[in-house]
Amino acid sequence: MTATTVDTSSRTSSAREFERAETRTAHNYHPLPVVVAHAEGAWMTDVDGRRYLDLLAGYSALNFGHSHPRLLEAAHAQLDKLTLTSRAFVHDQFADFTAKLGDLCGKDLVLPMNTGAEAVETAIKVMRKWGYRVKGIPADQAEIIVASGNFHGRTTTIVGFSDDPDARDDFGPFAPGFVTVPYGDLAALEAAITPHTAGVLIEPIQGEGGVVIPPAGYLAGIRELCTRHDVLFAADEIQAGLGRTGRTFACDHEDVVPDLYVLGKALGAGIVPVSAVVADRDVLGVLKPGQHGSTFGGNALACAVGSTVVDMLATGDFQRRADDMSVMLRSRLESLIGHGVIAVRVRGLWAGIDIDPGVGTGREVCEQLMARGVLAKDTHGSTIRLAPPLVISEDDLAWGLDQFAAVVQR
Ligand code: IF1
Repeated sequence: MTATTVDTSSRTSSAREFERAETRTAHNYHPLPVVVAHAEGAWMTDVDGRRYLDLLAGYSALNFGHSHPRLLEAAHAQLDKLTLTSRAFVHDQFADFTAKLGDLCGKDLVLPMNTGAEAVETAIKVMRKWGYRVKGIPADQAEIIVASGNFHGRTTTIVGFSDDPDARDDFGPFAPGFVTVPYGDLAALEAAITPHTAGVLIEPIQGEGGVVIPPAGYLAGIRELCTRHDVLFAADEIQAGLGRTGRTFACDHEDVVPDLYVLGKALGAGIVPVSAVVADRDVLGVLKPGQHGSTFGGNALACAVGSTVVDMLATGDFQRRADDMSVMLRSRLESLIGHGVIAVRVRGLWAGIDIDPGVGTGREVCEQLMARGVLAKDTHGSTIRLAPPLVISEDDLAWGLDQFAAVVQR
């Protein structure tokens, strides 16, 4: 399948709409100049009818692709019945969602929120409370260990422990209580643990960092250290989890079960924001009524979509697809090393590709990909991140990678 060629010499609706959209928007993003009107599976169509292969998948929120019939059906059906009660009352979608998601994670309890950052904030609050109430850390002394190069969201607490100047600068003062250690370094992590350490918060693969895969044994090592030192292990699986890496969770690659799963993105299938913290009763049970919450968290529409997502993951089919197609993704990208590509990191249907600066910036590569009908996103200057929807056909992925090869090999 190929993208339709459209005469771009005349001023397009896409160009007009793009300009209109930018005019009244805060410039906290620098989007590619495409205006999408419709999408299905791995393909998006712009307002001029031009088709693009989506190799970003909403930063992994669209693991099941655009407009998946089963997910749309669940959302439409729920929309006609009930959307929100608030948590002041219980609705009939709640029990199914929490039971199914708890089972998928092998945990007792689920705390639903909306966005990823909210789930991370929830995990931080739970780990601190557990630290005081269960571990016996003196009041207001709890420490949480995080990794260099992390990305966990945009709240003031979270950006306070980011080391990316763009994410952090000018947004202080920041919340204390976070200790940063180099990502992938177990010895540094162990050295940072004190009697005041409540938890470790880690991405099992760093997405924003450029799909950085830690050394083998790192996650298992964290698990062992946390158990030995009575510290909670929170895995931010918001981007890495729910099928992306060829397993349900990225931690599964090392057969590691964290104390807290922090989930988001694909849990709402790109239809509604759905996030959650999933943990056993001895951890999440520290929260009592009134101590945490959200107006929208766990709403009926979110639960109906989230339940369907969990049902779809429970068969393992999407994880297997990601695992199977990973072979092609890896071999095609590795064949470009020395031909416009410096290094590639692949896990499942997720790739971070460091471009030879001689080829151009990551942004320029993405602009050229766009001209060829492929949408992808750069990160940190010269890295391209590919995260196609897990429903992408092999032929479409191969075609997209042909376009990528053509751009970087010029
Ligand atoms: C942006 C990145 C992707 C995340 C992990 C929590 C969150 C995210 C591991 C917060 C969010 C985002 C947000 C989006 C861009 C995107 C991103 F480049 F920044 F890192 F996907 F690659 N934990 N990731 O990746 O989730 O509150 O956004 O729902 O902020 O520009 P959120």
